[in-house]
Amino acid sequence: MKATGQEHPEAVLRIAGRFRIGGRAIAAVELRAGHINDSFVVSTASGRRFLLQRVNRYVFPNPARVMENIVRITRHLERRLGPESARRRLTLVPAVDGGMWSETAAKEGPADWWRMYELIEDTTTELRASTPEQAFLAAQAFGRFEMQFIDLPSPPLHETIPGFHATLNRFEALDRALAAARASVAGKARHRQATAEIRSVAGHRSLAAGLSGTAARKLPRRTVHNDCKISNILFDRTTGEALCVVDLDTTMPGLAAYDFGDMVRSMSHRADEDAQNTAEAQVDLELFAALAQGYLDGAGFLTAAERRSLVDGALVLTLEQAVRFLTDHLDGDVYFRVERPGQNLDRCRVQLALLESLLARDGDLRRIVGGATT
Ligand code: GN1
Ligand code: MG
Repeated sequence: MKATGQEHPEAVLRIAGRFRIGGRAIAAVELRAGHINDSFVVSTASGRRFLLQRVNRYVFPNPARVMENIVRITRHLERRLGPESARRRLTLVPAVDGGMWSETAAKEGPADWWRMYELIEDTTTELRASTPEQAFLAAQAFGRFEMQFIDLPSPPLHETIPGFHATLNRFEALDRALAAARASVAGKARHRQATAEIRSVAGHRSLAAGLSGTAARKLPRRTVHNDCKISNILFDRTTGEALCVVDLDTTMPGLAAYDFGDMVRSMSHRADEDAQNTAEAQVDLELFAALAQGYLDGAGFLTAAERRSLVDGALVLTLEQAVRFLTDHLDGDVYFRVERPGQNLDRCRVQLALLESLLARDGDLRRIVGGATT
C-alpha cells in the first residue's frame, strides 16, 4: 500500500528520539520535497538540526537493500573526501540501538523504515537551473559523484529498484495501466484526459530501445546516481558552490548515459517539472552545453563510446520519464506524490514537449557533446 505521508508531529519526535541526536528533539517540520519519501527537519533543544526520512515502501519494497547501499556510499565518501568534508557528503546518524536505521510497525502493511541524516546548514536548493553557470556546477557535481565511486570496493551496490531504466519494460507497465484504466469509470476518465499523450508516447516507442541495443550492452556499468536533477544538489548559501549530492536511494550500477540523460531532461530547459504550460519545455542549447561541459569535466573517466551514448541517454530518459508519469496518472497517482489532480499528466506533457525539442535539435546536441572538452 502507498504511504499516506500523514504523521502526527508527536510521533515523528518520538521516532527522532530513536536516533543519536545528542539531545531532546523539540520540533519536526515536514519538508515537502521530492515525490517519494516523507522527510522531516528535526531540531533539538540545543539547536542542532537533522533530516529524518521515512522510506517509501511502495517504491522500495526492499528497504534493507537501500539502506545497505547508503551505509556503504556514505562510508566510502567519508574515506575518500576525508574528515574535513562533512559539508560535502551526507552523514547518517546512527540509531540509539546501534543500527543505521530504525523500523516502526505500521498500522497496516509492512513496517516503516526510518533513517536520519545530519542536516547540512547554510545551503540552498533550486527547482530548475536558471543560468548556464548553475547547470555547469550541478552537472560537474554529479560527474564528480560518479568519479568518487570508481574505486568502490566490490561487490557492486544493490539494484534498489530492479530494471529501473529498462525502458521497454516501462512501456509494458504503461500497456498494463492502459488496460486497467479501461476497466473502471475513474480509469476511463483519466484515460480520456490523456488521449493525446498516449498517442504521442506510442509514436516514440521505437526510441525506447536506444540504450539496450548491442552497442549499449557493451558500455561499462558504473556506479551512477540515477536521479540527477538540480534539486538533488545542495548549493552553499554564501558562495553558490555545488557542495553536496543528496538523495542516494537509487545510486546503483548503471550507465553514465542514465545520469547525463536525467540531467538533460531536468536541467536543459526552464520549465518546472509540473508546469501547466509547456512553452518553456524547450531545450536551451546554452544550458545543454553547460551540462555537457560540466559533466565531462566531473566524470573524467568516460570512454569515447560512453560519450557517444550521452545524447541517446537524453532522449531515452526523457521519454521514459514521460511514460512513468503517464502510467502513474492512469494508475491514479500511486507512485509520484501529487498536490492536485492531473499533476502527473502535466508532468508527462512537459517531458513530451522537451522530447520533441530534443529530437528537433538532435544534430546540434551531438555536435555540442562531441566538441565539449574535458
Ligand atoms: C523521483 O525521489 P525523487 O522525487 O527525487 C524518482 C525519479 C524521477 C523523479 C522525477 C525512486 O525522484 O526516478 O526521475 O522523481 N525516484 C524514484 O522528478 O522513482
Ligand atoms: Mg530520488
